[in-house]
This record gives sequence, C-alpha cells and structure tokens, in this order.
Amino acid sequence: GKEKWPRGEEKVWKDCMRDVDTDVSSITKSFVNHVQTSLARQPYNLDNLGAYQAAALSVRDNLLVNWNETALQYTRKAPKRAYYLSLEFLMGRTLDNALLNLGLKDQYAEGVKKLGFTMEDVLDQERDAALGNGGLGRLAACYLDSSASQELPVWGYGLRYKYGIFQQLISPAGEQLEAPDPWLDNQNPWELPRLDVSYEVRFYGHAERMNDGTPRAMWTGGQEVLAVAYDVMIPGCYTKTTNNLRLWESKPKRGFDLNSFNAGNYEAAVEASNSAAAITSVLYPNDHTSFGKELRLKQQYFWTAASLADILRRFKNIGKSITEFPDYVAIQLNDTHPTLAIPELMRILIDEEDLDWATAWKIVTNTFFYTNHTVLPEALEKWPVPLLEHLLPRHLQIIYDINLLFLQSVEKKYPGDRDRLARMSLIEEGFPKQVRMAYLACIGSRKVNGVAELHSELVKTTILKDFVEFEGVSKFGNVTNGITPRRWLDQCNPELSALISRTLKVDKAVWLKELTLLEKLLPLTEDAAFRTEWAGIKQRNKERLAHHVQTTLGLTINTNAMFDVQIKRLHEYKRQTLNILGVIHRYLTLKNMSAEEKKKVNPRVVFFAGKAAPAYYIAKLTIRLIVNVARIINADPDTKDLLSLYFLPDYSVSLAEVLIPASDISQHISTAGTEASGTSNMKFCLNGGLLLGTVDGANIEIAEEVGESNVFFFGHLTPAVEDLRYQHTYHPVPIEEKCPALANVLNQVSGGLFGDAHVYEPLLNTIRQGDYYLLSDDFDSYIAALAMVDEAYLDQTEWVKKSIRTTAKMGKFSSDRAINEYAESYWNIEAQRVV
Ligand code: CBF
Repeated sequence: GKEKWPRGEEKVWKDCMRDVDTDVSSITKSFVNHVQTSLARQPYNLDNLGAYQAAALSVRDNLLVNWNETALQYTRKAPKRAYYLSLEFLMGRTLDNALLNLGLKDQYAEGVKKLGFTMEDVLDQERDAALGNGGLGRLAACYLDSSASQELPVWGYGLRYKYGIFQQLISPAGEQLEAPDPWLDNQNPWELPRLDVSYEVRFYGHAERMNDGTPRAMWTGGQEVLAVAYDVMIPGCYTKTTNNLRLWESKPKRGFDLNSFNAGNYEAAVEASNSAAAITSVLYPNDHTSFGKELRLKQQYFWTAASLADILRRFKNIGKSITEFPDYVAIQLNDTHPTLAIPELMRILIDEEDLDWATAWKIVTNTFFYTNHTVLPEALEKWPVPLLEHLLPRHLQIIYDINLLFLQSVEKKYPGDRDRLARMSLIEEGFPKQVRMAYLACIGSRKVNGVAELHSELVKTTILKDFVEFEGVSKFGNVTNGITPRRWLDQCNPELSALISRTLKVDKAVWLKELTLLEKLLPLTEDAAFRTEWAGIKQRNKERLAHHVQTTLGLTINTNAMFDVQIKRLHEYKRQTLNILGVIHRYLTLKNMSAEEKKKVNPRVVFFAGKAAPAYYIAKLTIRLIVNVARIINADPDTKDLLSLYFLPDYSVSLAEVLIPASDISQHISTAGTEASGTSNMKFCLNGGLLLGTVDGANIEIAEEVGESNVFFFGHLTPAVEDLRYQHTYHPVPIEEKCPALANVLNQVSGGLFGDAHVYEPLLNTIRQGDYYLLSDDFDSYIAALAMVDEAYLDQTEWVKKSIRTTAKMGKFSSDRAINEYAESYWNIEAQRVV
C-alpha cells in the first residue's frame, strides 16, 4: 500500500514549513544563521566571499520553497512537459538574477548593508558557471529563464562538468594561453546534489540479436558507470514557477575495486574509477568543430541515456501506457549533440519494453524535436562507424535498422535514384564510414527548425534539401532566437530599466515579460529631456566599463570616445580579422592626416573579447595580431587620442554584462550565410547600441524591426557568396588589383609595423590565397560603412534617436516570444500556474 503522507500530524508539518522571506529582518536573520551554521564562521571574520556564500544560501532557501511547490504541482497535475537537452548551459552568475526574478534585490541590498557589506562586493564574489562555449549554450540558459518566467513545465538536462570553458590568459607576446576553470572549487551553493537520483549507464560490451522474430537484442558486458543528478533551480521572473536544470555527474559504479587492490594491482583499482569520473570532467572547448573523440561520444551517450531514463521513470509514475509517451513528453534536441537519444529510446522501447519496431518508431518520431544551429560543414557532426560499434554496439545495430527502413521508403518514392539514396543515407561511405548525425536527428524528429529566417531557409535549401523534398516542407520551420530581457536589460543595465519603467509608467514586472511594450518609447525620441537622460545612462555605462578595465587591467580608457565593440568566439567566419584590418586602415589614415583634418575626427575606442578553440591556430593568430596592434597604436602619441584598441581577456557572461550596455556600436560582420543567428546582436540593440553588420543571421530581422535607416549594413549578400568563392578559386585576382586599400594594410603587417612580421603570414595568407570568407570582397564596403557610422555619430541628436528607436523595436527578440513559439507550435505544452 501507499505510504500515508505526511507521517505524523499535518498541522505540525504545515506550521513548520517556511515561506519566502520578503522583509529585511527575516533576510538578515537567515543570512546570519547561515554564517553561523552552514558556513560555521564568526561574524567578525567574515569576508566578502563568506558574505556572498551566506547571501546565496539564504536566497537558495527562498528558491527552494518555490521549486518544491512547482515540482509538487507538476506531479499532481501531470501536464505534458518539455525537456531541453543541451550539452551546454552558459548560465553566468546566479545571485543577482535570482534576486531580480524573486523581486528581492532591494531588500537584500538593504540587508547586507546593515551587516556591513555592499551588494556590489557581494555579487562580485560569484564565479561564472561557464558550462558552454558561446551562443548555443547561452541560448539554452535564456530559454530556461523564459520557460520558468512563462510558467511552462520545461526542464533542462545537461552535464555537470568539473571544468567549464577554459580561462583565457594573454601572454606578453599576445598569445592566448589556456588555464583550467575549476569553478566548483569554492563550492557551488546553487546546486543540490541528488545522490538518491542515479542511473547506470553501459558502454562497450556485446550486443546480440535475439533472432526470435522480434527486433530485440541483448546488450551485455562492457563498462557500467553511474550518472548522479545535481539539480539547479531556475526561477521565473515574478512568478512562483521555479523549474529545474538537472546536470549529471559520472561516478564509478562500484567505487574503488577492492579485489584489484588486494591483488596488488593498485593501478587497475584506480583506473576504473578515474575513467568513469573522466566522462564529466571537462567541457570540450570547440565551437563549430566536431573532432570525433571517443570521450566526447561517451559524454553524449552518458548524458542522453541518464536523461531518458529519468524522463521515463517520471512518465511511468503517471501510470499511462507507453504508447501515450509523446502526449506527455516532448524532447528538444539542442543541435545534434543529443541525437543518440533517438536510438537509445528505440533500444529501451524494443529491448526493454518489448514493443514492435513500428510502434516504437512512431513514439520516437512524435517525441523529439531537432534544432539546427549551423550550416558550417565543419560543425556537422559525424561519428566513425568503428567507434560507435566499439562503444555502443547495440545503438549501431539500431542505426543500421533505421537506415535500412528509411532508405527502403526513399527507394519506393524515387525508384532507381541511387545518387539520392547515397546522399540521404545515414551512413556516409568512406574510410571509415561515418554516421551523419544531422540526418538521424532529422528523420527521428517530429519537427526540425533553424534559428533565424535566413538560416532556416538555408537549412531547407542546402544541408537538408533532400529531406525537405522527401518528407514535405511542413516538417521544417523557423524559430528566431531570443534573449532574456531580465539578464540582458534589467540586470546588466539597471539605470535604463528604471528609466523605462518610470517613463512608461509600467512596472518592470509587466514590461519585462511583454517586451513589445517597449514600442511605447517611440514617441519619446522627440523629447529632448528624455534623450538627455538616455544619453546620460549610456555615458555612465561607458564609465562603468572604463572603471572595470582600470581596476582589472590597470588601463585608462577615453570615455569621451565612441565605443565600438566586437565580442564573440574567435572564428574566421565571424571575421574579427576584417575588424582588426579595418582598425589598422583607420590608424594608417589618421597617421596621414594633418592636425586640421584630425580635429574633425571623432575619437573611437575599439574593444574585442572572445576565446579561440585551443587548437584553432588561425583564430589564435588573430588574437595575437589584435593585442600587438593595440600595443603599437595605444602608445602612438600622433593618434592615441583618436583611436585606441583593447583586447579584454577571458570573455565571459559577466564581462558581457558590463560591455554590452556601454557600446555605441557593435560589430556582427560574418560572411553572409555563415552566422546562423547571433544573439549578442540582440543584446546590444536592446541596450540602445547600434549595429554594424552584414546581411546575415538575425541581423536581417533586427533591421526589419528597427528600420534599415537605424542599422549600418555592408557586404555581399548570401546568394553571391558561392560565385565569389568560385572566382577566387578559378579566376583569382591579386589583392593589389582588387582591393588596394586592403593590400596596403596587409603589407604593413607583413612589413613588421606591429612586430613579428613573419608570425602573421599564415593568417594573412588565408586572405591572399583563397580568401574563403571573402574579406577582400567586403573590405571596401566595410570601410565605407565605418565612415557612415562616424558621420552619423557626429549628429548626436539623431544618434540618440536611433538608439531609442532601436531599443523600442526589440520586443520581438525576447526569448519569451521564442519559447512560446516552441511551446505552441512544437512541443504542445501549456503554462501551469503555481499558486
Ligand atoms: O542558436 C544559437 C547560436 O548557436 C551558434 O552559436 C552555434 O553554436 N551554432 C551559432 O553560431 C549562432 O549563430 C547562434 O546564434
């Protein structure tokens, strides 16, 4: 029989249950209690770190109240739920965000002040949770915030890496160095270890088909490890709904092997435990490349297997038939990284639940949804067949079975079209053969989407063209990415947030969740006093950034200059090289100007930040060039008042929160058709920074919203790219002829103006030979666009109007809009009010 709950007297339980602290005195009380008990420290020797920990623990208590109530509600009502499977969650810091979402920021600020601390110092102690590389991981974090804020029953599933993205150091020569990020070293108050929630995950071993007329097989032997859950609370904004992000840690199943130890084989005894722990030890620091490493494949399977087991257990608790699984569960695949979930669910349904193939496949293809985040060929995941066969023998059998049935149906529709069969096969021929994960994700999902309109079109017309023809276009959609206005406006730009609330006379609790209300700012472009306030906030944000750079790097920044920012992963397609070559061009032009001419020039400070994958030689050379150009031009008395340049090391979510509100103009200058969406473009614009960019990704939709007169576009368009590349290969024109201005810049670098002449040759040669990313085609129009920015900036009244208009029209890019599109058009889930 079921155990009675609660044990004992219900009233006693209820009377003792805590509620969320809302007044300053309960907040200080809980803070001090944590100092005394959880931290076991004395008030007189409490430093800022201790104060942060006490504040975090006390906020955590509040979150837990809501988190428990949300979980109870979901369990009782058993609504359909969605699960967001992502190998990356780039969460950044939690304390400030939690306080804002709980509506308790002022109360905590007052409380910690009473205890002798400042909120800024306390917040500053927190380390970023940097379990991601860039846009894809940060998008996952924004979507969790929006799901909770929109009261949607959505959980995230990921890995609890011991080391997040590496810490970036810059050597005196300007080289990127990588150091580990031991982010858990000071303990993480935001996670709840759930040692009671664990699953066994098998690798290697042997798979034998039953050959009993069923598709079943037995998978035995090999290595078994344990997945242990760590839960992270995800509070919604001004709602009780507090969802969950479940991260898995790997552990040896049997712990230390005492037999080997007793037999004198100490190494074997620790090896098993080390190899299990290694699975979740480190985040792979590559953005947009797939390296085919066994440990990465292990991570993918470990995580998808544990997550599916957990989802199934929860589903079974509802007591429904397994055929109803897709009515209660939607699983979103964040890129192809979790695609193994498709054969894994087939394995469970067939081998463990004893379903026939057709029934199992129907369940699978109604459960999964796949988002593609890039069309760059080097990023499309493929796994060597021999590796899969060794690590996951049963899954390879299932993939082959899926492929056979799939190709039979293709053959039926296009009889005799062997080319098509070869193109569409899940298995790419070659040595070794490889499994094409994007194709598997596509055919195993109910719907597929890209992340901005142009990108979704490209998905349909390039990488998945045959699949669109075969399956029909209605399976393929678009959900343009979004960003959470809580972190990317309210938290990072509190003054602007307050001005908006004051001016619109709408509480931020309302407009932060209905971002299109910002449109009401439009008439204020004509209000001079409002413009002054607006410009004043931008100026103070620039000073805040300058102060940050001064205190962290000891550098003094000219805050009377235009702030021009490009911050993102270093990659050839994002063309930081174009930007730095443009800076050199500006420098050379300034050097040739008379004193009179210089008076007309508006000073500019250029900021770069971003990490390069440790093995990405060309991207690392770009960093080195930026750092060395900065060294020369920042020291040149002829120009330094008019142009300076900074590479800010160790880019992170927290650094972005300081940089973005301070930007006048930001650069999003990828070769057309290469940046799927971009999301920092949205963050800058939401904070009233203008955009300089190519006609690519979400830049296009931003321009549609804010009006083309408010953005600075340049460069060739996507349809021209293929032809230009063809010309580069078959009819190359020397750069001197094609683009003399660029040739001059390259020659100056080669000539040693920035030191180490020979060092940069491989980087410069990517442009001189082949120029795959079309810098020589876009350079002149890029320089012209920069000149237009200068020109526009001279008219400050008009500039501020553009800035206000830009913010006002950013409503579409709230991640609330995006997550609601997923909820309605993809997952079919509904909001659940937690009362
Ligand atoms: O969709 C989120 C982001 O994902 C990427 O970062 C990715 O990893 N594929 C893309 O490069 C971005 O364009 C996109 O915004």
